[in-house]
Amino acid sequence: PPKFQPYRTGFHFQPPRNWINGFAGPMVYKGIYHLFYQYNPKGSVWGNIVWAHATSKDLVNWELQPVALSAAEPNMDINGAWSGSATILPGGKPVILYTGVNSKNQQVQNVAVPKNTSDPYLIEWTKPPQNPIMSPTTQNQINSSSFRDPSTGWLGPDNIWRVVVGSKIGRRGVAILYKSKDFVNWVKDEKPLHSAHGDGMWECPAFYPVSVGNRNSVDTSKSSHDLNVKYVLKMSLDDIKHDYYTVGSYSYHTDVYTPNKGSIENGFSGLRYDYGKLYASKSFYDGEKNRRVLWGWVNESSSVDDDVKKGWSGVMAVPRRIWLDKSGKQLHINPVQEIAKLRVNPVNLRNHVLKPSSLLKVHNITAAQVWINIIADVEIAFEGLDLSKAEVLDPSWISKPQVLCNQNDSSVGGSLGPFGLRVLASRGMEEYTSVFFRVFKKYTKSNQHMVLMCSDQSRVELHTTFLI
Ligand code: DQQ
Repeated sequence: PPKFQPYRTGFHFQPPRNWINGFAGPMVYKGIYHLFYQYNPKGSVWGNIVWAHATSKDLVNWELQPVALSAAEPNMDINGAWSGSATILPGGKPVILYTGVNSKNQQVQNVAVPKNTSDPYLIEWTKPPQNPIMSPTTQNQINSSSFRDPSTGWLGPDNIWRVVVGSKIGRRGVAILYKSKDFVNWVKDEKPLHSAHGDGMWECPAFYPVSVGNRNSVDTSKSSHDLNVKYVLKMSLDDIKHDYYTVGSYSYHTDVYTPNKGSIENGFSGLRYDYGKLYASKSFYDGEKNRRVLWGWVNESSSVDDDVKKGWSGVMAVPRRIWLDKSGKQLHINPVQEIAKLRVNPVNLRNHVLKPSSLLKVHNITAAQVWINIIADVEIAFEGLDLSKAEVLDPSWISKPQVLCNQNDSSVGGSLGPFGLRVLASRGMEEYTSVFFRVFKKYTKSNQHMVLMCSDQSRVELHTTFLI
């Protein structure tokens, strides 16, 4: 790759060169965090996909390891070792389920096990001869080009393992349910865990419990028999490249997942993990820190030419902790606490009163990552807002926050907002991105409020209060 690499990241994970996309099998094992990711060892565009591997003790500093799963076996994965997940079996042994594209270009599911479970770095993996353990056949009517990305397994009180595999039937996104007694022999269930019309292909499905009423994390196999949990079903929508989820209830007896009443039936208009570029995310249960950690791929919008020129493509978002919000209706997602230790040279600005249409310049921050690999981490609190002035939110707006942000950019005044930040601002303000908020009353008589957060790269005239 050329010397001049202005867009390499400062502390987001990316290998030295070549193409990366989507996560696979993140886990923590004997105190070591494992990151497996889709990687093209031969170039900086998608292709020749294998499972690359990196390890870390703190989710921040990473050590590249040898490729964990190559694309080598004609009946398993010779045309690509695609995405999948890790499951920690009772007794602590990790096992990987992943999609391989066989010599007939069919998508099949394979299992891989560590060669040496006493090695916390899990450098070597073997592919047992039973593979593939799930295949599309005429009788199961599975479409062999839409059958991929097995989830982390969960064990019911009946000692039966379950996993979901992403698929579609026509325009209906489907989470195919498979069951097994031994994690090797799998049988497709006669009905999917869930499906939804209109989504198209469900890639990288994930299904996991979340604790109700606290921020505790819950092991994937914990059931509502043991704890007060809700379940999250997440899917990556191939048609629009965004990750959606719903929160709901699930019973091991029926293996039926029912999204919260009132929440959206299907993925497309469900809730999003992230309203920016984040795709093919995977999460794992970090029992040592009592948290669920989410990893996601920042699917770049650079062109193939640019990717070839710069010699790499793709960045991983910083790891985030997820838990169920106290409303019980959506997830709370925050960068993991380890990210804060990357912070240096703090700049504090306290108790400034902002007048309408004022700009308050924050000095001594050079946050252009381009040259010096520094990003500004901003924590800000706005106080003293007169909430009684907030306009009432039109309920139809709730399912389309992006439309609201596009319709009312940062130049459109409102009763309580917009106010916020101008980031990545050049000295003369020729260049900046507005990150701004508007506060609404949830209903006419209520004292519940909703905050709309928007980011706006258009440089519109200032009619509102901003910080820089
Ligand atoms: N990318 C993988 C697939 C998955 C998709 C192939 C997600 O397994 O469905 O590289 O971006």
